[in-house]
Amino acid sequence: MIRNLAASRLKMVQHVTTRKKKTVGKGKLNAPAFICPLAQAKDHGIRQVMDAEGNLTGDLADPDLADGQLIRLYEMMVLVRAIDDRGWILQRSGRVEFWIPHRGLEAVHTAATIAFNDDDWIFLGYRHPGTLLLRGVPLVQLFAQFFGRADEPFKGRRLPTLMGDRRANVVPMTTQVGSYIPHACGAAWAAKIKGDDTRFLAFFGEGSSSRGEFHSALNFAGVHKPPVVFLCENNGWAVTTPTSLQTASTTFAEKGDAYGVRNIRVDGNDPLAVFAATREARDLAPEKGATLIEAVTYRMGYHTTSDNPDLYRTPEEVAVWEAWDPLIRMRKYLENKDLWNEQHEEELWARCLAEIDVAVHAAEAMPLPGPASMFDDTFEEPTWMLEEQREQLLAELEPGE
Ligand SMILES: Cc1ncc(C[n+]2csc(CCOP(=O)(O)OP(=O)(O)O)c2C)c(N)n1
Repeated sequence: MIRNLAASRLKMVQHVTTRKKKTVGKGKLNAPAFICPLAQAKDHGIRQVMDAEGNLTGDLADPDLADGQLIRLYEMMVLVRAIDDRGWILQRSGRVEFWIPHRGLEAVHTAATIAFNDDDWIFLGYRHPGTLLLRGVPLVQLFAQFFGRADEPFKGRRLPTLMGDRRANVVPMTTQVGSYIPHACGAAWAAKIKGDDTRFLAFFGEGSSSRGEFHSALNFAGVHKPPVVFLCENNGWAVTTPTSLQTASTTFAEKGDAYGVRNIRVDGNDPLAVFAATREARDLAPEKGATLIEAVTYRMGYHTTSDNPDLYRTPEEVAVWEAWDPLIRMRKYLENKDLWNEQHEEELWARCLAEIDVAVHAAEAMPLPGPASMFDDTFEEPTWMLEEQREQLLAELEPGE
């Protein structure tokens, strides 16, 4: 009931946006669709553990996670969905300046995160709140980041959802997509040289594979074999660019072949397939070096709140993907194992919504950064020019600003 309320509220808000913009986009759907390949996964070289009903029909073995871990994974996927629902509403009601939705992308980052050890390093993308939560970062800290409050690791200076936390070994995303892939590779190489057993995971989208940095990093990784897993989340669209206009290769995984980097293509809406592939890649890293994983998934929501997907994709395309919703599949898998039922589901949603309410209210009540703080942390020792500018700004501010 509570979940349905949240879903219908979300639909309502999205509908308003869609209706307003529909006339603008009339007749402009020229981009090729991203047809869901998951029903014919084998034909597309996509490895699966489960089918759409959560049955073990795939060609990857069930990784046999303990019951507690399976439930923790599912609960996190649901919390991540609920955060997205709320983030959308907060932005549309003017309380958060920007939102980067992650509906449909809950499986890849949560399953990959638990496949790594907590002291491994993760280079994050911008649709991945579950990683930080799984590393123990409090929900209120995430919302403080979304609201741009002073008391969060980035002091309110970054776009909402460009999050991270050094204390949790999570490196924040840089806005230049793909620019940090060489850094993940280099950090992994440094660990290898030092004889340190830490391993590294880097998330990025398929759009980022068109950047030079992706190719430099893969080439370097093929030669030097650092312990890094490159996790390419192929969610079908890089803003308005579909995968078929992003590359002429059949898959993103096969790009690893050119560089001598082990690679695998998995169903990104199958959390157990993502877990199995990522855990294996992590385990093999000391001996084999890097792995490139392409997780085939779908961005069900908008690219950002500044986007309107009605201009470039059809509702029919989205509807096919919705039948492969990772939350529904994982829930069915748990139900097949007698680990889940309707009551658990309702309690979980009620808990998630209540936790989010508390975090939203606490974070929104936190102070904003003062205007002069923009000069802090630029250099270890501020230059005379910055000091002068700070003084000038302070002189112009009204008391209390
Ligand atoms: C270097 C660079 N070029 C362009 C952009 C504008 N931009 C922001 S997100 C995005 C799409 C990136 O697609 P992908 O890497 O597949 O990630 P997704 O957003 O689909 O998760 C683009 C082109 C950017 N941020 N950085």
